[in-house]
Amino acid sequence: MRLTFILTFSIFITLISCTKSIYTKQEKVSFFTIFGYVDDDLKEILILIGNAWAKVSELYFWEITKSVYPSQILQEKDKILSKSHNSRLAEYKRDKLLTINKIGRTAIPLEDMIFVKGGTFQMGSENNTNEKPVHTVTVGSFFIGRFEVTIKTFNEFINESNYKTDAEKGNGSYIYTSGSWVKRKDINWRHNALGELRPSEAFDYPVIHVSWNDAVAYCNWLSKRHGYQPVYKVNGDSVTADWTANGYRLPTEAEWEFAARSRDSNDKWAGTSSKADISSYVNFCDVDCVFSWRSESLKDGYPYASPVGKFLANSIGLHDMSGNVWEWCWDRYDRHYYQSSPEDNPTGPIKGSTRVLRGGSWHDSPDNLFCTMRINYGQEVRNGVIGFRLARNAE
Ligand SMILES: [Ca+2]
Ligand SMILES: [Ca+2]
Repeated sequence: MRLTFILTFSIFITLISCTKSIYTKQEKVSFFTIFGYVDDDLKEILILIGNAWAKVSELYFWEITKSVYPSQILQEKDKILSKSHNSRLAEYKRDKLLTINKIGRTAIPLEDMIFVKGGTFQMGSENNTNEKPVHTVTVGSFFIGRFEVTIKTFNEFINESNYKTDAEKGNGSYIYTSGSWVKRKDINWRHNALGELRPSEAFDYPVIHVSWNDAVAYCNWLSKRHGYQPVYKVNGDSVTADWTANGYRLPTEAEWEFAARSRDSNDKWAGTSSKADISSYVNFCDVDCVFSWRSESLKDGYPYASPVGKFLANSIGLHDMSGNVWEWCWDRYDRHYYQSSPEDNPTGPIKGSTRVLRGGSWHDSPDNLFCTMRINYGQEVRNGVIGFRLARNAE
């Protein structure tokens, strides 16, 4: 009898250990990593099987041990088992939506999107012709990335999709070398602005050398990865947006400006209007910057790009909206668009050969980093100062 019990005990300890390694949140990482990429639906099924098997084996083991434990211990153990199972089930339900983000293969954790409650603000400024007139705009609620998209997540996109960026399909991108910007064929998203390969330890820098087309492709890939509806339909150079889809997309420039200004503040730079404070909020062309328009006294700690999130967030939690790298927006560009822009959720002109970029970069002086500044480039353009940030409809 004793030998039978010991053998049974050993077998069930082994089985429980195995099933728990499938079931528990931390161990799922190594389990799925063994098999590489697993379809999300299959992943859910495997988790449910692991969950059920853990419960069955645990209870069966408990029925056997009941025969050898005193009754007082049994009552305590019953309570613990019940509590343990219920708390794990609650944890599973709570984390279900985040599971795919915690297995180390998914590009952006859902918690890295900030909810921006919609509202009305005065868009534009009197500073530059293309920022006039200041006009009333209302945007609906949306999510926007807390950070610029990083090399880490872009690397996952490339590895899983085998997508070729415009730089890789064409003749590379621009780097700053020997005192000027030079286009080099072998430069792409893997490099910094000087043309050096970013090692994996530096994957928390914003991705650069990416075109608007590349950013759109990334959005659709990530939507699919997270089980959302793709926003963009791509047909060669023609891209249309389904504004009702729940997937990832680029912000409209109205959303971008609303978010940069912490909804309806009049902050000149995202987070502050004080030039004395911008070294804490903005990566700009500071005293260590190599260009002639560098600041004579302000030092922000980074002569080139910085890893994302190294500067203070604005008051709604967004980092690097002003500075670090320019950010692609969805909208086509028209310098007169503000004269005829609709008030509700403007999405830019119907026609136009270029796309809007916002926020400025490490390469610019503070006066070119205002929240209202607008520039534009063709959707295939890429260089050492342009990146992007994600947005998504709020459901
Ligand atoms: Ca700087
Ligand atoms: Ca930026």
